Amino acid sequence: MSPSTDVASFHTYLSSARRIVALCGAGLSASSGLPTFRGAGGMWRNYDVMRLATPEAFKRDPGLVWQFYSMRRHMALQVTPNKAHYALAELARKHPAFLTLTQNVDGLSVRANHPNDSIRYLHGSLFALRCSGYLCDYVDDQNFADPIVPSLAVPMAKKTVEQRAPGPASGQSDGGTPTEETLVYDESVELQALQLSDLPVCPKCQQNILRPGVVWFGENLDLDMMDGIEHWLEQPADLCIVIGTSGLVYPAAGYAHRVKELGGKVAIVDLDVSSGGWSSNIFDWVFEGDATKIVPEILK
Ligand code: BJW
Repeated sequence: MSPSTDVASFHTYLSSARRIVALCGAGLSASSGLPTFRGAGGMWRNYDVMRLATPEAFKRDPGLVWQFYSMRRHMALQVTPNKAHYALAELARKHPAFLTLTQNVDGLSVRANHPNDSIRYLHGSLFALRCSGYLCDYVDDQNFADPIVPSLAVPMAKKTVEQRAPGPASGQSDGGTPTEETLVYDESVELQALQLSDLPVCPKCQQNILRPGVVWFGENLDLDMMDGIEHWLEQPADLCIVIGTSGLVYPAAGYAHRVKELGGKVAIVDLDVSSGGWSSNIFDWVFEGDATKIVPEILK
């Protein structure tokens, strides 16, 4: 049977769902201005971002990988949560048995006041740092320094863009459209060939460099967190709401399949559902479009 696009039937089901899981990906934050991983947004300078998100890349060229993550930290601090983050956070606050599993590392759900006890950060956080040495257990979960060290300052340049909302400081472009100056990442500044001595050093062991507290390909997710999720899912969820993820990365994508296998229903909000790794028969509802528009509509 083909999935429904009917918001009313989704609302009816949502209002009676006792246990709900939301599985989120980069599409949730796309309208805030953060690029996704695959498709058009999947490149940084000339690098495939998926090839930078690996322990091998960090071992080979930690300076390159740190410049990529410094840019990501900086961008995440510049942008704000969008209406989808707020709608999800509100439902999580109101619903007695709600769990968000987010693959996003940008911190935007926290800033939208998502309750901490009902969200799990599957792939860590851009604002966590840990020692890259195997024998040192140093972790700093809340590091918002920007830049972390002077050599990781992010090159930014002024750019004139069309204004989002009218304001007193606006100029006029040639076509008469209000404009404003904003700072954007400056790709014309060449990447630096950084040495280990330019990178942040672990304050505990004072030997190894720090690394971003994210989960790269081939690395395990936090085992305690995974046990907790498994435990939560043992009581079957009635509904899984998938938001802006291509469903290509595991174990994250597997959680939506698990809800389905245990008898729950699955809905997806995504700009382009067919471009990802989802099989067509998993979804009971498909809402194709921008998460920031659709999520508040279906969750109200
Ligand atoms: C919009 C939108 C708008 C756009 N509105 N929508 C089972 C089978 C096969 C392989 C494996 C398996 N189990 C494990 C693996 C290996 C591997 C894996 O999954 N590989 C696959 C690629 C094949 N998994 C792992 O290695 C994981 N570790 C693990 O399982 O350990 C045990 C183990 C190890 C080795 C072998 C076997 C077992 C770890 C995965 C870590 C992923 N890390 C990254 C980087 C995090 C740090 C960082 O941010 O830099 O996580 S990779 C990257 O992909 C990032 C994301 O969280 C993740 C998912 O991407 P996401 O969010 O889905 O983004 P996109 O770009 O793919 O999709 C965006 C979607 O939004 C699209 O659909 C758009 O259409 C949509 N969209 N704008 C709504 N406005």
